[in-house]
Amino acid sequence: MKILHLADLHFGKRVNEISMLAEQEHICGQILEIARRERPQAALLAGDIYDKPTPAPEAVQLFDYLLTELADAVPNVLLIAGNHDSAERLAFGARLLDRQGVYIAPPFAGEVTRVELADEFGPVDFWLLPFVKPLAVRRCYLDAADAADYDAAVARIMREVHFRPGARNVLLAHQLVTGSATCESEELAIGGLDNVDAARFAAFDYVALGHLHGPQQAGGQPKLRYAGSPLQYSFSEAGQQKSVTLAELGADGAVVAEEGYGNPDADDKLLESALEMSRSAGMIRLSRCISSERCAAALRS
Ligand SMILES: [Mn+2]
Repeated sequence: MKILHLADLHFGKRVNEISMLAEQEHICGQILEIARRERPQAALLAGDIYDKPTPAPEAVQLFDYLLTELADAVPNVLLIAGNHDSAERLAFGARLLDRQGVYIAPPFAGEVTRVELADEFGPVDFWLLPFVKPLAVRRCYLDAADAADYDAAVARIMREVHFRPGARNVLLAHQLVTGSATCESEELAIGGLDNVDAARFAAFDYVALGHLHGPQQAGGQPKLRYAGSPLQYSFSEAGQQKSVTLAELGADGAVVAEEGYGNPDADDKLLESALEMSRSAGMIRLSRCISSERCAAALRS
């Protein structure tokens, strides 16, 4: 089964007070192009769909467009809320959308939603775990009083996940896995309270993560992966190649590949001048130009 894994779209995000909507629209075009060409059986959106729990109308319109087109191109679309989303608002109409092959995780209430799909090798269960804080976990279970940090909270939740014999398992989650590389645009907890040990997810065949904005293996584990954000949302991401993740789930285990977002219109000169203009106005625009070396160098100077 081929899986398209995306995360941290942050629709409606403003970087240094500059709207990223035009860049986000451009990125949607690339995502849809990849989806139509690669024909995955499932597209996964691992949280932080929006940048705010109450997204701007244009951000909602953009996601409505992406979701509709993606659902036309891919038979199954599965998504969870991240720490920036309102899980309740994101789940509007979720049970209706189920019938269209669009599966949105309900707000966390103690259970991890399972979506049962299959390929030529047999059943594949997708588990939807939206971003969840320890407090919410302590409220859900009578025996979770000691779930003080995110690691203990996730460990407790995982006891609710019961694998079916013979099924392969894919998890969608939005957490910070210990040992992964972070950026400045992620809003992490001070003091490492939000670290989750990679071992919590060891039983899954593939873990589609959101939260960290650099595409990478999580905690050095090949089958745990952050798709990363599609655009540079902070200075610390200058020069970072953003990508979508394409995972091929075989009979036993997943093989992961990356497809970088391209910059067909990138004209370094133009972009540098745009950068310069923004800078002289006291603002610096971080957009798709950042993946070009010259812009990255300009930013660092
Ligand atoms: Mn994020």
